[in-house]
Amino acid sequence: MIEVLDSTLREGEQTPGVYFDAHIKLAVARALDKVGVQYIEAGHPAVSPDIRDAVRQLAAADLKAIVGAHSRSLTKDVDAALECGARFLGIFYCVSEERLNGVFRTNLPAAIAQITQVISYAKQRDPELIIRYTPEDTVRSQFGNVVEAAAAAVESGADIISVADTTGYMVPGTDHNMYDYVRRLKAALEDRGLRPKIAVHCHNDRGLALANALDAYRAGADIIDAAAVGLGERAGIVDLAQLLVVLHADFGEDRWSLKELTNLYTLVSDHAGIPVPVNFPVTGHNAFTHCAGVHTHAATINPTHYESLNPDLLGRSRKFALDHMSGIASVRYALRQIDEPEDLAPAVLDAVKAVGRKGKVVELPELRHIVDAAKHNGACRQREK
Ligand code: HCA
Ligand code: CU
Repeated sequence: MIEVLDSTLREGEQTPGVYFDAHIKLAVARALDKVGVQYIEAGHPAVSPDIRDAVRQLAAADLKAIVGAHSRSLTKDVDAALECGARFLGIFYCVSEERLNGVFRTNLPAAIAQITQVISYAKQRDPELIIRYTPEDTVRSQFGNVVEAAAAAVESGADIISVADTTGYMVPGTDHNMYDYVRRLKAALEDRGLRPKIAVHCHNDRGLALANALDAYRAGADIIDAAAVGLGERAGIVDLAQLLVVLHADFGEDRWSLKELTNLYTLVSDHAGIPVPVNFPVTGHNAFTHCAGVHTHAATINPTHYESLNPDLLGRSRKFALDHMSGIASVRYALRQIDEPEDLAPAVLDAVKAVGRKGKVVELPELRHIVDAAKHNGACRQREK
């Protein structure tokens, strides 16, 4: 059964300008727990004392989710994570030749020695600790290096190997696709008698993070990383709500409380200072709003004419926007919502279209004023007769 790791508080806080206070981190973690994600990556304790304190606070918060910390392949990072009470540790170390030679000034055997030493150390300090090893930029690294490092990591105690598409490079249907990659890596490890869980961490540089994560899922990945509002470095990573909704609606995975997502998104977006785009799938303001007359007419008869996802899934409601595109069906629907007679619809529609031509949507409070004016003008005309 697929598991989801939320990294809003680690990867998400790497979004430029985003900082969550400790009390907000706790609130986000509680909201994530209500959604029901299996892992919460709470932060990288070695980065700063306040991140360390926040990870410690979350690890002690009695959540159902497994709370974890991020760590370089250094014993001091492992110590910092364990002192926070993390039950899960994500260790990353890139093993591409370019990074080994150009940045770390080392070679593969030395890097593997360091990775395995740190993993053995962590496992020996806490045998219950769940350890993930990520060869950062996995998919652009030499495949042989990834297999060598991953196999050595598993042999020294890693439970999970994460395939990181650190730069959002993978594209379904090309020679660099996640489906084949995950299959190939699983097979190479199995050839060595190794069956770690496989995680996948997809960045959204090409707008394909979710598609790649689903490719990994179909190829047998066990864990998918995501973040609320798709936060993260550059274009961010897989959007949590979109992932959970697709896994639920299209792959029959039914482990999460999708109705809790709205709450989580409001919290995260308010405190990240990043509004959810109105046209964002699933959680955007317009995600379940119909506009053009042809659409609203058909959708009032049967919403599935223009919906492939039911807003009830998320505890949201279907809306019909009133603007210059509106038709009589939307106005009638809105009048029923505010308990006003439907025979006002033609006059109200003219006024709605006039407002809409200014690039505005008529919300229900303004509609009440329009109705009031229509009644008033109607009464005046009666008196003039
Ligand atoms: C980072 C890079 C990372 C790591 C993922 C992981 C990536 O910010 O350190 O440790 O599993 O995209 O490769 O987020
Ligand atoms: Cu990342």
